[in-house]
Amino acid sequence: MTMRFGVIGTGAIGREHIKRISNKLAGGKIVAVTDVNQASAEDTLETFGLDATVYPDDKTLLADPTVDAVLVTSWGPAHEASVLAAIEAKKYVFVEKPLATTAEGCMRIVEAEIKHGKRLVQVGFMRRYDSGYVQLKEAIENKFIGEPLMIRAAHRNPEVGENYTTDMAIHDTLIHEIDVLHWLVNDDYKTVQVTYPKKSKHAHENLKDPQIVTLETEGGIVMSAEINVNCKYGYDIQCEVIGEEGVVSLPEFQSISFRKNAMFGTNVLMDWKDRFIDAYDKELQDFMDSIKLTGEPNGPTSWDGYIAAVTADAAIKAQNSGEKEQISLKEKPAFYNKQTEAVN
Ligand code: NAD
Ligand code: NAI
Ligand code: ISE
Repeated sequence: MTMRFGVIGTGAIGREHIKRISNKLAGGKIVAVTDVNQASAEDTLETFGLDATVYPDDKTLLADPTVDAVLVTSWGPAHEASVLAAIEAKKYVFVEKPLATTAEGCMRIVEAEIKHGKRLVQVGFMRRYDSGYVQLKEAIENKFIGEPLMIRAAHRNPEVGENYTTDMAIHDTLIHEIDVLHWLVNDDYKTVQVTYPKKSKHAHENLKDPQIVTLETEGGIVMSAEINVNCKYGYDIQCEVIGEEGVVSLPEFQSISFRKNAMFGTNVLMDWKDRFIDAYDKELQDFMDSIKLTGEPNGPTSWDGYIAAVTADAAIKAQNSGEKEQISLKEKPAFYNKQTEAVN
């Protein structure tokens, strides 16, 4: 049966997801859209040739009985209210990161979902579906490099706008590393510290960029993540896991190599939309398939969203204090004990 989607937020990623559900993936259809910018929601009908209803807000969209599931792709501060309203309406929800902008907000979602009695929510931590990260996880779990001891990661964006603030390096950008790195090594975070190297001349006046975030796990693994959002040369995601017996690294983006004008090289992507295109496809296909098969989504849970929010809050505290800050999670409810599968 076709899953009928309503989209809440028709900006950059909302449009990407509308496109993939309409043209590429199997089993889904967009039947409703809304955006605080109504003109943007209306525009999607013509741009993507949708046969869909435009609603004035999330509540009216959720009241449409033909909507089976929603994509929450509005900006982060609006996510919590839409997700809670969707749970209340008993609809499935695929919500982009962050699940909510505070740990308390994530807990409210966790509690509402548990009260509902079965999983409805999947968070858009798409890196868990990226074949490179899945291969890294398999290598670690097979003990190919022995025990993992350290991770060196980098998250580089070519540039950001004037509205990108220092804390966004954590809750908008590092949030992907926060989710994927502890998942890779199946460990919990214990502490976080942030240091600031020399500031890039490309960073706007009020932005501290680059930043180095050091995360320490309960098992003693130390992870260092460079966040560098004005690196200019490309959109570049690096991850190297150093173990007792060897080192494994995230594969580079596949590109032809070239010899030209006295150079030998390969291309580097410029846009996040392209770097994880397969992972975005897989996460949404898995969302639809697993709900059809089991009645519940299989991907990253509301609890994963909560872990990311607690860790991000501690990292933002560390940005301001310069100190090593503790990361304290509540006990995981049994409701979330079923491990999410890595899908490749
Ligand atoms: P965007 O600004 O392009 O789009 C956001 C849209 O949401 C805008 O059209 C805005 O008008 C609308 N909106 C805001 N509040 C709303 C509300 N309350 N109700 C309805 N619509 C609302 O932003 P974006 O780049 O598409 O990012 C959207 C979300 O996707 C963010 O949470 C972001 O973190 C996430 N994102 C994830 C990835 C990823 O790699 N997984 C990449 C980019 C963005
Ligand atoms: P965007 O700004 O392009 O789009 C957001 C849209 O949401 C806008 O059209 C805005 O008008 C609308 N909006 C905001 N509040 C709303 C509300 N209350 N109700 C309805 N619509 C509302 O932003 P973008 O880049 O698409 O990001 C959206 C979300 O996707 C963010 O949460 C972001 O973190 C996430 N994202 C995730 C990425 C990933 O790699 N997984 C990549 C980019 C964004
Ligand atoms: C954006 O919201 C994303 O999620 C991208 O994956 C990330 O690279 C970028 O820094 C964020 O702003």
